[in-house]
Amino acid sequence: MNILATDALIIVDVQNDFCPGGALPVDEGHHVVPVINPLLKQFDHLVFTRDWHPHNHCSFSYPPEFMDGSWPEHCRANSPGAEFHGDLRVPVDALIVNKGMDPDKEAYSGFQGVPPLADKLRGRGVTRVFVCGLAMEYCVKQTALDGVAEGFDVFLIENACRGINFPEGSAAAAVEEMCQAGVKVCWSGDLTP
Ligand code: VGL
Ligand code: ZN
Repeated sequence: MNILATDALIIVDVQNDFCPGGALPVDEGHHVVPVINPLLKQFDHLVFTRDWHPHNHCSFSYPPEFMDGSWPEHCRANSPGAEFHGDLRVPVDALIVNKGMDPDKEAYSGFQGVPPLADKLRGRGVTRVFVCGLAMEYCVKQTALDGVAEGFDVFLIENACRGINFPEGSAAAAVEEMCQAGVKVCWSGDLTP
C-alpha cells in the first residue's frame, strides 16, 4: 500500500511507563520502537500522543486492578515515566498531543487530547490515519475508533502495537472490535513510499 501526502501516522503513548521497567508496563512494549522508527520517514504528518496525567488523576488506584478505571500511578506530566521511549526518533517538528490532563476524566483517545487532533489533521488535508503504539486495548483502540467517528479512513498497523493482554485475549478482542467499526488492519511491511 502506498503512503500518500494526505496520510498521517499516529504513534500512541510510546512512553517509558508503558514499557518494561515502567509503572504500567505493556508486555514487549518496547518492541514497537524498532518497527515504528523506519515508518517515521515515510509520512508527511506525524502525531505522537502521550498520556499526561496530573498527580491526582481519577484512574490512579491504591491498589490498582490493572483494568479500566483502576491503574497504578503512571505518566505523570513531566516525569521520567511520561517521556517517550529513549530510542523513539521523535522529530522536532512532529505534532505532540497530550491527553488525560483533567483529574476527573479518563481520556484514552488521542482525539480527546490537546491540541484538538481532528481539527489539526483536517486543517492539513489529512484523510487517512495509520495508528500504532501502546496499549492495544486502551489508547490505541480508542484512538482508532474515534478516528472512524471523526470521518477518517483508519488503518491499524498491527505489528507496531502491543497490548496489556489482561485478561488474556483482550488485545485480540480489541483488534476484532476495531475491525467491526471499520478500521482496516495492515502490517508495517505493507507500507511503501
Ligand atoms: C493507557 C491505561 C491507562 C494506554 C493509558 O496508553 O493505553 N492505558 N492509561
Ligand atoms: Zn493513563
